[in-house]
Amino acid sequence: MQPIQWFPGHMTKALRMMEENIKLCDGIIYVLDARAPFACINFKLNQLFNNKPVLYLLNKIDMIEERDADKLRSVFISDGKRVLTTVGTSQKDGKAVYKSIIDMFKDKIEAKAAKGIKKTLRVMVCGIPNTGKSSVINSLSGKKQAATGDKAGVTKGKQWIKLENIELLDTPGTMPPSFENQTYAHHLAYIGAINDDILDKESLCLDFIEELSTLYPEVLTQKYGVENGTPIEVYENICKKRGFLMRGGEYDYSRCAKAVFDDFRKQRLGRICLEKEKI
Ligand SMILES: Nc1nc2c(ncn2[C@@H]2O[C@H](COP(=O)(O)OP(=O)(O)OP(=O)(O)O)[C@@H](O)[C@H]2O)c(=O)[nH]1
Ligand SMILES: [Mg+2]
Repeated sequence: MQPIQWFPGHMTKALRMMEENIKLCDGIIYVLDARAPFACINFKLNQLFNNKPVLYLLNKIDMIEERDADKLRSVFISDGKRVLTTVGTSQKDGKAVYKSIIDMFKDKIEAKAAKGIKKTLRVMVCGIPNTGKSSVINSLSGKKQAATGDKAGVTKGKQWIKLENIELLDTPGTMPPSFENQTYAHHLAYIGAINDDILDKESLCLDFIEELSTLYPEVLTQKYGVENGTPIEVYENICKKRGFLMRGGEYDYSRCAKAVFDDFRKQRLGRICLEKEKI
């Protein structure tokens, strides 16, 4: 397995900014990608929360199967966590998040109201890159106020978004400074939470094929019309089937890797939860 490490300078800066701003915040919206929810838990962020209330969003729920979503939600609930399953781009889910936040701070709001003060909640939205933080903020606010995009590192600095009773702080996606669990690091790479440019995509694709063949043995055979085999056999058979060959007939592993990850990320391999065995 190719070891993965990604903690660029802008993340140190982002963490510092978050450390400064957490003091101003009543609570946190922690956005996780439902395809790799446990890999999305960043211990560095958890330390930063400092006992403030956290609303977990299992986002991109449309990308995993419903029964896995239900199980996942139950795991978080039985762990005592406040959690919602969401599609980050859905306004309906945005409204549910809004309601949940208001509910979370009902006592605080009522205590202020009793003194004739209208409480404005401040909530920091954070998580691993590309999990859908800015999309959730846009759905919550009903307007496209925060930049979004289908790659890691779209949000660069902090941005406060003001709603009726809530101010949301959009933050850049942050990784843990180091990865002890390389399986999780790989999951984050597969889902596009790590800048693709720093990854050896060919070796990553081989790891992906290996993991997928165990988790969802039928997916690659059905999608690409290849037979099961060792990971490298499957990889090369996909190259052959898809015509990813170079002059001289050698396999074009690089083009194939790009295509396989594209298919996975655009859900053309179906609904896949990489951590379904943990739920
Ligand atoms: N299928 C699906 N796509 C989503 C969902 N939420 C967000 N996206 C897409 O995921 C991509 C990343 O969304 P962003 O909102 O930019 O993610 P972010 O967490 O702000 O990313 P950074 O700022 O780079 O850390 C975009 O292409 C969104 O349209 C969701 O629930 N389901
Ligand atoms: Mg963003």
